[in-house]
Amino acid sequence: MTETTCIQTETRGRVATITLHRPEALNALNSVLVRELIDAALAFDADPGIGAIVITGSAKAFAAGADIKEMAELGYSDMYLGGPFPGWAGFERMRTPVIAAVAGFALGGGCELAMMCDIILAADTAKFGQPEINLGILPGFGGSQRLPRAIGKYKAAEMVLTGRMMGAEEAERSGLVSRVVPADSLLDEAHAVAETIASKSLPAVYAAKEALQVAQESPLSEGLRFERQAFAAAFATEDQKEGMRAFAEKRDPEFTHR
Ligand code: CO8
Repeated sequence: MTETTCIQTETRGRVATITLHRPEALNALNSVLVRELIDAALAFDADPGIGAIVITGSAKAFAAGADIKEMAELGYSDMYLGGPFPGWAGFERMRTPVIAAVAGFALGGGCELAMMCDIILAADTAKFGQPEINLGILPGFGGSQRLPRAIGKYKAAEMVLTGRMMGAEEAERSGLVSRVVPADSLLDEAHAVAETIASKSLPAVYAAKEALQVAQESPLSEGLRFERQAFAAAFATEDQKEGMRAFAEKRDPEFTHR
C-alpha cells in the first residue's frame, strides 16, 4: 500500500479498516486526507478479497468537517470545479459495504462522510451536526440531501439552519445511526458487523447494497423493478445454489463469491 500521512489502513481477513488520522485538527478533511481516503477506499473496493470496509476516526473525533483553514480563501470557481475535494463520485459508487464507526465529533463534512457509508455505528460519545451555517455556508458534501432523507425534513431543517449538534442517543432515535454502542467496544462491534457482511456471498452483497442505494434515489416503482431484476440475477450465481443447498442440508454455506 502507498505511504499515507493522514490515514492508517489495516486488513484483517476480508475486512479492511481505514482510520482517519489528523489528531492535531480533529481529523478535519483536508485535500491530502480526502485524496488518501478515496484512494485507499477505491483500492479496497477493487479487491475481491475484501468484503467490507470500516471507516473510523479517533475517540475525540470521527471528523470535525472539511478543513476550514484550507477552504477559507477559496472562491466560487475553486469550489465549483472540485476544489480541494474531487473524487467523491467514485467513493459513492463503491460496491463494497462501508461501515462508519463514529466516536466523538462527526460534523459538517464528517457527518456527510458518515452518511455516505452504508451503516453508521455510533459510540455513546458521538455528536453529529451540520454546523456550516455558523461559517456563512451550507452543507456541500450531501448533508442537505441525505440528512432529511435519514431523519425527516423538520429535524434536518433544525440542524442545518441552526447548526445544533445531536448526541448519539438522539441520532439513533432519529434514524441517523444504525446502533449506539459503548465507546470502548465501538471498533469491536464495527468489525463484527463487517466480518458478518464479509462472510456472505460477495455478488449478493453487492446487489443488496445497490438495491438499497436505488431505494434512496428512485421512486418505489423504479426501485421495485430494479429489485425484481437483481433478485432474478442472483439465481445465476453459484453462491445461490450453494446457499440454498446448505440450508436444505443443515450446514453452513461455503460461498465462493461466484
Ligand atoms: N477545520 C480545520 N481545523 C479544525 C476543524 C476544521 N473543521 N475542526 C477543528 N479544527 C482544529 C482547531 O482549529 C484546533 O486547532 P489548533 O489547536 O491549531 O487551534 C484543533 O482542531 C482542536 O479543535 P478545538 O480546539 O476547536 O477543539 P474543541 O474541543 O474546543 O472544539 C469542535 C471541538 C466543537 C469540533 C470545534 O473544533 C469546531 O467547532 N470545529 C469546526 C466544526 C465545523 O464547523 N465543521 C464544519 C466545517 S465546514 C464543512 O465541513 C463543509 C463541507 C463541505 C465541503 C464541500 C466540498 C465540495
